Amino acid sequence: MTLKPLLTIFTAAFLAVGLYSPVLFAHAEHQHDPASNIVVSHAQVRGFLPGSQSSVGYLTLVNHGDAAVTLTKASLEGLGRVEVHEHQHVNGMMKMQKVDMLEIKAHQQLDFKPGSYHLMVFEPKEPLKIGQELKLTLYFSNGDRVFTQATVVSLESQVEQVSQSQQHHTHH
Ligand SMILES: [Cu+2]
Repeated sequence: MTLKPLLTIFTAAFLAVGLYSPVLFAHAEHQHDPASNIVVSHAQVRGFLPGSQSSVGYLTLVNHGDAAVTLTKASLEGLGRVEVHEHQHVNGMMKMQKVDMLEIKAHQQLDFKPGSYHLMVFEPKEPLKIGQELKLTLYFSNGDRVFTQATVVSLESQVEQVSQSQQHHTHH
């Protein structure tokens, strides 16, 4: 057997992987670090509305471990500041406040969604574009860091996607 047909096979295999990998990545809903029991999925950030100083992000967090974990910080590529917020009813009014420590119990799923926990993002270094993917990092008190890609979405599609992902996860 000569070398040439072999090389052709390798080239073909290489091309096939190259062609298919974007498809595979597009379908990977979350990344799971084997050392971590925390899975983040459906991360999305709304593009900044005109004149707005802040925007909002949602995601789903699942703690598959047998111990509670505490989220202490979040950061997002291209954004100067990210805060974890919650909504609370205070004297009949919805108010939101910053959360410095957010505990996720063993085997608990926590949805960041409208009217509940959410990310507030500030200080974009460049205008966010719809469809853009930004690296999101979540920091936990045990030293774990969980990475995922957050998709920049429009206000209209955000509302739609959040309701779909919440439905999907009720069977989880
Ligand atoms: Cu907020």
